Order: sequence, then C-alpha cells, then structure tokens
Amino acid sequence: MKLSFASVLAYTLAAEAHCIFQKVSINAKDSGSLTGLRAPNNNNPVQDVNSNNMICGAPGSSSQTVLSVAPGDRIGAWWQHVIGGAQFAGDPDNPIAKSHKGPVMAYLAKVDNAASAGTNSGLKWFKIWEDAFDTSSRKWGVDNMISNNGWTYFNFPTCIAPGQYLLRMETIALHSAKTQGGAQFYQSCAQINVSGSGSFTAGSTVSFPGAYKANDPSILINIYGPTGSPDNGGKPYTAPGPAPITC
Ligand SMILES: *[C@@H]1O[C@H](CO)[C@@H](O)[C@H](O)[C@H]1NC(C)=O
Ligand SMILES: [Cu+2]
Repeated sequence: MKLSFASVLAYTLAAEAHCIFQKVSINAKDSGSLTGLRAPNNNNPVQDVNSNNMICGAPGSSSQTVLSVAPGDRIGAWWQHVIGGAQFAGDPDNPIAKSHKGPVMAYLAKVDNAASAGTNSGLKWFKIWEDAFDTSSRKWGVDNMISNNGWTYFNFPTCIAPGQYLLRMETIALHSAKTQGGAQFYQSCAQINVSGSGSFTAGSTVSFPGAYKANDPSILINIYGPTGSPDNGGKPYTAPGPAPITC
C-alpha cells in the first residue's frame, strides 16, 4: 500500500500521542502540577507488563507533599499529552490521541509514609474505581476523559480506613493491542493521607508487576468491531486486574 505523506505524518504523530497523569483535584480544588505525585518525565507508555515501571510509571518527578483526602471526597485526576498540558497550541492529541481507546482505573496501596515509601513490587494494591467500556454508548473510559478535558473523576470510597496510601491511576490504550506487547499503559501515583473512621482493609490484593499478563484477554485484544470501529463490536469489555471494591 502506498501511503501519502499526510497519512505517514498523521501516523508518526499518532504514535507519540500519549499522556501523563500529572495533577489531582480534591472536591474541585486543584492541588497544582505534579504536587503529591510520582509521575514519569515523559509520556512514553509502559508496554512490558512485567516491568517495575508498571507500578507508578517510569521514575520521573517526585514530591514531598502528601495530599489530604477524606472518605467520599470527589477525586479528579488530570491527564494531559505532555507535562504541563498541550504540546503546542491547538494540539489535537491533548489530553491523548482519540485513537487511544481503553479503560481508566484507580488503585490504592497502604503505606506507612506516602512521601517516603518505596515504589516497589512489594506494594499490595486493590482497585477502587474504573471506567472501562459502556456497551450502550460504546464509550471507553478514555473517551470520557477526553470529553472532560483530561479529567477523570470518581468518589473516594467511604469505607477506606484512615492512613497513608499511594493512589495509582492508570489508563490503558488498546488501539494496537491485537499484537502482544501492543497495549500501552500510562500510570502515575499520588501520595495521599486518608482521614475519617473507615474500617475497610483489603482482603485480597495484587502486585505490580504481576497483576496483569501480556495475554490477558483485556490486554491482548482486537477492539475493532466488524465495521472497523474501535467499539469492541459492542461486546462487554472487562478491564484487567481485580474488580473494584465495594464499601
Ligand atoms: C493525616 O491525617 C491525620 C488526620 O486524619 C492527621 O492527624 C495527620 O497529621 C495526617 N498526616 C499527614 C502526613 O498529613
Ligand atoms: Cu500512545
């Protein structure tokens, strides 16, 4: 097939149209860029599910801040194309390229000190929220994130016990996931301190790396239906990892 210059250029740009979780809001109060976050310095995805970069992304920025969260707070996670926002004015791939369909998820791991805890494979994670795929609207979590200018919002579960945690936010882009190793994983972690009097402790947890296998049906998947639309053919999609907890 002969590719026009325009389509080669579009492909080249699309291949780099990734994203970074880089800011938190709590009850609509913006915490500031990279504040309380462990985020990668660039938007390259993790594609090896066995890499330690699956935990909080490739090591990049760090912060001494621990963000205060109360059970039930409205948490916002802001994803943008590059650190700071758009790569250039009118960037069509901000917050992420529209081709990048997939789920957005939130996990927690209990730590003693969120500012100093190591980013390592010993952390025990449980999922608290996900926006995967809605079969009726055929919208993915990423579609909702794009509609909200890069923000994903969820209510922090009311039952979480007080103490310090890492909050791991993850977006998976599945546009090239029909080839093993083609799924793109984007994640950063927020350092949080939960107040209140919740009593939930996770009965079962997962490790990163380890929770996902390269050939999980949610990771090695052709999301293009019979018409070529990235709508999973209208079939349900189950995000990888455990189901979110219920309080
Ligand atoms: C965490 O929150 C508790 C109140 O629930 C507070 O006493 C403690 O100082 C906070 N710790 C940090 C590191 O923010
Ligand atoms: Cu990408």
